[in-house]
Amino acid sequence: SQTRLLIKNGKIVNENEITDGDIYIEDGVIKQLGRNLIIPGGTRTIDARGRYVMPGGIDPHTHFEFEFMGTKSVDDFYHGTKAAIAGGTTTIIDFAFPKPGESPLDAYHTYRLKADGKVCCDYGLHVCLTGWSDQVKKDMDLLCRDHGVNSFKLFMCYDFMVDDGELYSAFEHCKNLGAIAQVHAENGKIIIKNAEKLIAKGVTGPEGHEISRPEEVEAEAVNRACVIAKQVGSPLYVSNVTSDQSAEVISAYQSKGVIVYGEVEASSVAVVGQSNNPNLLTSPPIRSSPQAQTNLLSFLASDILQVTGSDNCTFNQSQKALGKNDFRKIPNGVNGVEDRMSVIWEKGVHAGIIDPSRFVAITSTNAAKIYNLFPRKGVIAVGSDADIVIWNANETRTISAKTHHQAVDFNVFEGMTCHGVPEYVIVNGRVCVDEGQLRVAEGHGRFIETPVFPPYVYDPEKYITLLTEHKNGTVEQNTQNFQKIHLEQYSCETPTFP
Ligand code: DUC
Ligand code: ZN
Ligand code: ZN
Repeated sequence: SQTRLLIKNGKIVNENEITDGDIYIEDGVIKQLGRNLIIPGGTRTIDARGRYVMPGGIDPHTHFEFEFMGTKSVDDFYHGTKAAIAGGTTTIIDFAFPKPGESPLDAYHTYRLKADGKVCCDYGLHVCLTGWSDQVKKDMDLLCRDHGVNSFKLFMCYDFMVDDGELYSAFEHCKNLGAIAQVHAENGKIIIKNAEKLIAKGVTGPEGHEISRPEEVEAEAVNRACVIAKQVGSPLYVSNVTSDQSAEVISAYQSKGVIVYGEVEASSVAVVGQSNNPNLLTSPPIRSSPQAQTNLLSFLASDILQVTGSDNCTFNQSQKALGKNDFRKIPNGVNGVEDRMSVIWEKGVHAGIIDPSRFVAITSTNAAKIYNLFPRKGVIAVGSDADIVIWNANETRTISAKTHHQAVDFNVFEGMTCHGVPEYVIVNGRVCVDEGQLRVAEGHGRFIETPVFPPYVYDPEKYITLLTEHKNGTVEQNTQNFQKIHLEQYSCETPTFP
């Protein structure tokens, strides 16, 4: 372990700028930034010349040790966070999911017990709401007040889906608490009908999965969630955006002044769905059209979508085989916590669609802001946690289950060669990837409280002022500003370089 560390000569990438400079770290926190720093003797120095030095990734969507579809995901909080670090991610946010009969508050405690003592990096928790009642509402109050939770997830499909009235109530309560509502947006009722018909026709294999869940069935639910958020006046976070249609719906509601964020999974931009392969089966499905991948990256580049996650929810091939006679029983989920940074770099930055600063925004800063971890996380600034990745964009690595650090026995990115190798990963000031060598410490991660925001008020007046009237009489509607203001309320001081 290291208590003092100097990172010299790197290109420091933040979401808003790239600067040449040095970083001095002490006791897990960034203490100085700039050039010709005066530092104590005996400090370890890492030379980052020719490398990008970026905030460690934040993966806001993992399911470690998740009891789901009659089985349990195989990456637990140790393997999952170890793999995260190996790939340059230094914070994860998992989902506390209530088992049947368990309350949201109890689910939170169950997940704290699963994770504390096992995590190798810091983590936070969202809490899933699998139904709606006065008890759920009270639990939300307690979770926000005393337990460091500021986000709640609702599902519009699966057997724990909620209806529109329940979404309305939950969004409203999130708004009043200053929490954010997340949705898994797919129309569950249509999916059930489609799947029943397919099974009746003898389509029982994994190809039935995507056929039963086409893009418009996703986009319809995204639209419905946006309508409800607009009616309630609450912000909204849509997980797993997999298609143009959904992104266009999100964009349309952003133009109406609704604060709606969209998240894209690493698998959606780097894997072309092969519908006959149960191992690639996740929900919403990885789309089989290659165009979907590039389009999602363009939406991320243009700030219609803001965040990338992994939805890491891994099942071994033996578990995937539970659905060999009925695609509805194949446990849903893929890997990604380890490889998200590399595949987004390869498909986004190396391909010329996304610049390095935008890469930092979509892999780290935006998640930090949305979940109120900024500027403690998501930025290289004095006072921020020393969660840093030193990235060599000239080196490549080839992804394989043979070399990955996850517990799962296959990798959906198998064989993919990516530019961008994390040579050093610093987690709370500890060098956990050191010249490419992984050395994690089980239990060294902490639970990070995500405090609520001041209750959000939808203010159409504020939105209207964003319509700019030009001298020639035309009115320009700045569609992104409203959302920008929301994110920028929380901006820290830009690092200053002497
Ligand atoms: N989708 C998955 O594929 N797995 C876990 C939960 C989810 O929504
Ligand atoms: Zn408690
Ligand atoms: Zn998920």
